[in-house]
Amino acid sequence: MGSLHTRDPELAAMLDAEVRQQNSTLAMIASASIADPSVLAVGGAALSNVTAEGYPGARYHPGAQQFDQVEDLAVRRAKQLFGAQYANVQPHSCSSANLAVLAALLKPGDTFLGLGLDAGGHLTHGSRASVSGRHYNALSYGLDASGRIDFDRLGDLVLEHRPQLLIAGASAYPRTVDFARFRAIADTVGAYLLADISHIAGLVAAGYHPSPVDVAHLTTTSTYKQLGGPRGGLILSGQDHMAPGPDGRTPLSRLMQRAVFPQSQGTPSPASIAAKARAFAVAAEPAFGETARLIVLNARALAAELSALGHRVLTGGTDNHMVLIDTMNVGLTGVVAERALEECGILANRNRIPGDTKPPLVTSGLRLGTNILAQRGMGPERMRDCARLLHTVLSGTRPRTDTEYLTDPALVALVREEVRWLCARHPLSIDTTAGVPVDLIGVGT
Ligand code: DSN
Repeated sequence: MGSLHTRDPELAAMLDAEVRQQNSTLAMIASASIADPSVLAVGGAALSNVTAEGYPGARYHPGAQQFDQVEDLAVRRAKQLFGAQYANVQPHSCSSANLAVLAALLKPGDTFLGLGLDAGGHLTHGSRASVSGRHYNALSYGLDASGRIDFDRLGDLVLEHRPQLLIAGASAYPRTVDFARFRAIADTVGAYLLADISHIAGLVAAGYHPSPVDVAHLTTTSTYKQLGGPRGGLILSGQDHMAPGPDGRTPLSRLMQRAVFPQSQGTPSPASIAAKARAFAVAAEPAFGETARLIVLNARALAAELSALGHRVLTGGTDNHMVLIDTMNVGLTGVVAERALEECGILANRNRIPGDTKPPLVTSGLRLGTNILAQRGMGPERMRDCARLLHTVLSGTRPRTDTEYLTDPALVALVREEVRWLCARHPLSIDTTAGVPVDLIGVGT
């Protein structure tokens, strides 16, 4: 057969370069984490060759015995990890999961409410750029003057518009989400509550953020962000899994089964489901809980250090893994800040912030996350170094336009060197061939 390097050196070189980049950059992308090597390996398993529509025991193709066992295992582990009574592990992403939930519970034109995109919501929470904002009467709620969810206004909006569904969850919100308060508001008009915990699923699993599973009617999440799983999504339900759907009869769990297959997806991705099963097991290990603890402590420390250095930290701090800063406070757009940091080996993404006047590709903010810093074994004491490096780059960057800038080559070299040192001191567990730990796949054994 030969190795990938022999058979496809062009592709192998790209994959090797990616491993080098991940090892040698300080990634503070809030939506990213490093999958355990066993998760990566299982995601490439020969199970991927199986085509089997349907669910375990009710497939539309033969030869799915092993896949049935694997999917049952993934469902069992997901339920156990989140204390859920229902789990669907087939969604190809959380966006797919959210759209499946919307399609199952709403008719085109029905009303739902989600956090606005500029306030930190996700595309599938009703943005006009997504089908979620086009097929439904999607309305937004927002934040109060302190940058926290404006529950008073939300309550008013709900009474005024009487939505069929309310979405709680965000892509850029650094504070604890009060799911119980969302549920109380949804109940005032008999609306369903969907909690999207994509960004905080690891903290929820480890007990560092309140769980919505028994509070919301349905909970969705990505499996690759904080859960460290493969690219994919998950739908969960707790004590409301038998609550009736919009027809007043069909239980939500049965509706969700149909909502994913056949209503919105065809064949599932068997190897991804196996990798989810593996990731759920990893997330149940004590080491995952310790990382979750560090994620929160690090984010708090990073926010405090950045504030002390004069940066405007949105909401004044954080309760989760995320720190949002207003880069216009130091005269930089989000995209300039992102590019200048990347040049120095630090990855963090531009983000729109409340009241942003810059276009989405430019923005006025930067979103930082501590998932990977904690996975590297860094603790809060290291956040002083990280904040100092961020500050050095941001304060040393001279904007020329909203998208162009000048940096001092000596400063870039200095920061890059320190980033390399930090990364070497806190290595990742990616020590593989082209990022694929072939010894763990067991091909041909
Ligand atoms: N939702 C995007 C993010 O938060 O970065 C990607 O999943």
